[in-house]
Amino acid sequence: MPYDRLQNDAASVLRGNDRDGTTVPSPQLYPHQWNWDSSFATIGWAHLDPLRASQELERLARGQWADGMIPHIIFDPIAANYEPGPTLWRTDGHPNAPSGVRTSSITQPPVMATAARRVFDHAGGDHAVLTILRDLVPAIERWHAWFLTTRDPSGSGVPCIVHPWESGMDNATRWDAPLSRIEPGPITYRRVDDRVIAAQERPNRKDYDRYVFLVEERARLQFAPPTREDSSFLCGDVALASILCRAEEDLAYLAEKLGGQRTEAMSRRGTIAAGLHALYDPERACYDDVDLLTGERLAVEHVAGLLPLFAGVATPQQAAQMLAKLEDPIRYQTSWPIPTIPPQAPGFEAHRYWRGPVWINVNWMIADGLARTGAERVARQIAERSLAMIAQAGFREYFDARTGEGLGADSFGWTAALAIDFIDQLR
Ligand code: 2M8
Repeated sequence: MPYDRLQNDAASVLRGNDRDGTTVPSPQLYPHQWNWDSSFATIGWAHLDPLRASQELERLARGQWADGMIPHIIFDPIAANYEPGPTLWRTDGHPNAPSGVRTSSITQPPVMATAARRVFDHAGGDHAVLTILRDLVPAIERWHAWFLTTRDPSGSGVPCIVHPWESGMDNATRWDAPLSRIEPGPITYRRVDDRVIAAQERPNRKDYDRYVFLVEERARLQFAPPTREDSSFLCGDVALASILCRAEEDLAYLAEKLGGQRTEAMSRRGTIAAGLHALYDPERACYDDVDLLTGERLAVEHVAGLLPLFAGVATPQQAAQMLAKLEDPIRYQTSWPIPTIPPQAPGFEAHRYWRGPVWINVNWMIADGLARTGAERVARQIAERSLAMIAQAGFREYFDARTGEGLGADSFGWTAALAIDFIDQLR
């Protein structure tokens, strides 16, 4: 089989990143459990070992806060080389924080239900796996509900984020304008990422100051639900909303298959889909984020605006417009698709993370969304090109869209996990 070697190498990366039941994104740069990384890793594990896959999600649920949030990082007490660590997040002892584990105070896009559904589909009725998944349903239900209560009190359907890190696409150009208003002033912290990875592939100093400022702001506010009055950064995120919308569908499927537990998943899905529809710009064939502090739509060209395909909410006409854009040689059709923004777009940087490079998790979600709309040929091409790029450059964190060069961290978890899934799709 043509992909046998790549499949084995990908499995070795996942095993090498396994830390006692959680998969670290990359041993040197990210030595803890990250939320959406862990869920993407689960999708890979589902092919190798469904029980191990279900345990990954069980370990993620350990971090759940009393209000329902599942945090973006669960810290490994014995891994030290990452900043900001638990001391700066200041979550210890807060009444909402979980006991027994230390976590960050913010969340990340909720891929967990989608991953759990994949595990269910590979479990072959295994009792131990189904028991773990069944026990996870209430935790996922509470987390999803939290997005619409705590993060969308006005009922727009598109939850807000309080930190670019919550989008998972940290220094993306889509956040440049709202972030540029923050003047952190003198701020002291230790930074280690730019010693592990070349500084020109990581966020710049000014942006990092703002990230740390926002971490401290959450602690100062005692992690209370954000408001326009007290938050320095508050944006409705269409990519996160799309991932949540898809996750609601997967949660409803799981709950039904696992014995009919009650959830409000499909009702929330309707609310989110309506919220997304309101943010479609037919002129630009794209969904827009919103800056909730100014009330303005952030009309920034970015692959995130195409993720409603993954949610299955785009109308056939919208899907056709977005597909045309993806295939347009002067937009997203680079030698190695899909760039985070078109190379001609303002702010494009081929090597700086989330400002131009190709990301395998984005490719995986867009390919999945395209297949849902019937564009199987293009979905397949994305899978094939992704695998060819990985075979050439290794299991890197991100890739240059023009040359396919590997960038960022090595032995990267979701690159390996989703390669395994892409290989399975192509067989
Ligand atoms: C990156 O984010 C972290 C902060 O959460 C960092 O730069 O230190 C992002 O790519 C994020 O999406 C990802 O989950 C994380 C771990 O891979 O790294």
